[in-house]
Amino acid sequence: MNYRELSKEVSYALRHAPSEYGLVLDENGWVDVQELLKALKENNKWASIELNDLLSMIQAADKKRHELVGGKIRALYGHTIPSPIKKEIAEPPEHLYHGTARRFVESIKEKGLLPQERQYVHLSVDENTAYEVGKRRDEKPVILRIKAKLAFMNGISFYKGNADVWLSDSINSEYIEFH
Ligand code: HQG
Repeated sequence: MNYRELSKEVSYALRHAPSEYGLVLDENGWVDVQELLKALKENNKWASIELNDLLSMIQAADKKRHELVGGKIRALYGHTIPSPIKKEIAEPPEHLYHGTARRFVESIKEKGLLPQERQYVHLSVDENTAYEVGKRRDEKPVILRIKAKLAFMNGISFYKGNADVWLSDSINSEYIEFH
């Protein structure tokens, strides 16, 4: 089974379009794993899928995108569905990083970091991770350093995605280092 392809489809279902799969996420983004399997099986491509395939998919992935616990599965970040996934507020480290495209920098200077299509702004724990994120949009990405702890102390909410990804509400440019 192609776990990369499966992971993309599971992300699509759990981040962007649960209703296309007849799924309803709970407020923390969870769905019953049997319901997801049932929905996937309707596609010939995944007709033989089993729980073990989802476990292998998570294990084989380059990033921890999904979490499967106690018969439920969810995406850990990236959601675009209209109803917000509830995340627990957490105190971030002093600095976090955001990798972006050169063409977005002027607008970020002006408006700060905005979630855009997603429910939260996505931040990285280190520069290397931010670089990889930015690379998706620009061969020479710009790495912004975010004064995360200060922003948090001043009332901006932060949330944990996984070990490498933090989420936050919009961050105005006073907390962003652009050099
Ligand atoms: C930019 C992937 C103009 C922002 C990654 C980014 C990540 C602005 C783009 C996760 C802006 C949104 C999320 C402003 C922000 N003006 N542009 N004011 N504020 N932007 O994809 O952070 O592989 O929604 O810089 O690794 O790139 O899918 O966010 O370039 O963890 O698991 O607007 O998705 O993970 O793009 O990526 P995205 P992101 P997966």
